Amino acid sequence: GLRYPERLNSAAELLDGTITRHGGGRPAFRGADGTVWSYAELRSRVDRIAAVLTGELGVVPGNRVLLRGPTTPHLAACWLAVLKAGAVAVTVLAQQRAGELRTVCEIARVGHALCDARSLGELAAAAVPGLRVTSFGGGGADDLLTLAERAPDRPFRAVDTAADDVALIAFTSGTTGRPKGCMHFHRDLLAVADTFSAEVLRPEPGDLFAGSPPLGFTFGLGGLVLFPLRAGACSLLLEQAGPAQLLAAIARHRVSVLFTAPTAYRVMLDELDGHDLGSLRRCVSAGENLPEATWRRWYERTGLRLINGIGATELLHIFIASADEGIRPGTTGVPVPGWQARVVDAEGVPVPDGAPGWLAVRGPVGCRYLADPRQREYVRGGWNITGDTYVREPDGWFRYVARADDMIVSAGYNIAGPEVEEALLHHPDVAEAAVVGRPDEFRGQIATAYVVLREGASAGKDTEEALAEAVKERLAPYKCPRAFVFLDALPRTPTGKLQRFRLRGLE
Ligand code: 3SK
Repeated sequence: GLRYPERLNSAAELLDGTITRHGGGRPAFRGADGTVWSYAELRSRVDRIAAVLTGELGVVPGNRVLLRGPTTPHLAACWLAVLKAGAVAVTVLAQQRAGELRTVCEIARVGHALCDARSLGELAAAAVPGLRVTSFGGGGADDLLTLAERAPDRPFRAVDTAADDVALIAFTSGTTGRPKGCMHFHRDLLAVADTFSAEVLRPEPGDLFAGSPPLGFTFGLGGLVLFPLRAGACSLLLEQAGPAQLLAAIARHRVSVLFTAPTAYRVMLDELDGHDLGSLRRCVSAGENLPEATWRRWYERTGLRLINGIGATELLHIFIASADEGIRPGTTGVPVPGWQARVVDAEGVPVPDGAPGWLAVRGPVGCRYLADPRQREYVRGGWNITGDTYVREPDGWFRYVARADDMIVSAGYNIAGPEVEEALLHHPDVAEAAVVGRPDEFRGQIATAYVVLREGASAGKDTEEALAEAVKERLAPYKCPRAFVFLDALPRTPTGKLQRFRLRGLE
């Protein structure tokens, strides 16, 4: 099992610990503008920011500090400084609006905010009572970076936190309902690096990481900060990280480890021509289920096996995954070493292999909602119930079925939307697909397919029939959508998750 000392400051471990192991001269962060910071330079910047936080700004251990801005080396340095100063980082997404920011500040009792100067507008509009906002990157005497430059360049002694002191409050993007703040300890931040990253991803100090998820989404925090720093590798932090920018950045910077979601892999597949992906070694897909069709197309075009994984903000990062030759396309994989998973019924009793049920997980990180009664629904009998329906195959592989509330019940049949989506994605005209239940007088619900067509394909009865045929070729006919709707894009959360509830609300 994992063992950490009782006193542990994760930011110190990620900086000073890594420098002790690998030296300070290697590159730690790169920016899109060509900036390169070595580990020694990153540490010096972090230490000076931490000195300003605990000096002029009056931050004391345990204070909650909001971090907001596009993905840049400066944002990541602020995040590390907050932790080194013994305070608690509260991360949000750049897209979050004033009302959402106010709610987050209220729930987490945030007293300070460090905000990229370009992202101040919404935070100012949030008008959070008592919040002290310090901006960075905009210049001027009060700018955090100016204050940090003026601070003496001497080591900052990391605050002596306990391994189980809270280091991070990460909010679930929450497709519905009030957001939930998930508290994570210093040791949790290392544990995800020492399980999924060390055991499945297996990065090397020469790797360059890049990806699309922002640092306000724990998928991005892990993939772009925790994992590279723990391994002594380098991270390319991109403000603009859509599929086109990722493709250009991979070739330009020689990215070797990529983190993004299935949708982005699909878009990249359509735009691969003329891009050199020869530097890529590891490609991680999470955030949503990875359809087998996407896995296969990526493999055929790049020769790379996508590392599929399921993670959760509640559990910080990925807990079921698979890599290399062992991958079974179409499944999520097996529990990451250090984690356990099983499939249970509504009472928490394991169901037989092959039968669908609730995914239950436990491991070195657990769900701890901040002051939220929904904790009792998520953690039952010591297991975290993620809200996904899964099947465990007899030899221990976990196959995704649906989010538990994404099952469509039509004329007494259970239809898993993602399974039908997978079948639709095999059709060459389909770029994106979402299948949800629409109320129906006779059948209770009917499966309705919302489809984004590839360029050149046209919506119409013929296409509907061709898509229906494509589904019936792969699945029992009762699973075939009874209605098709063609859209330009599917509704998604800022972290890229499909918002099925919005499709259910469409007529
Ligand atoms: O929410 C997710 O899907 C996720 C995936 C990987 C790592 C972390 C998270 C939150």
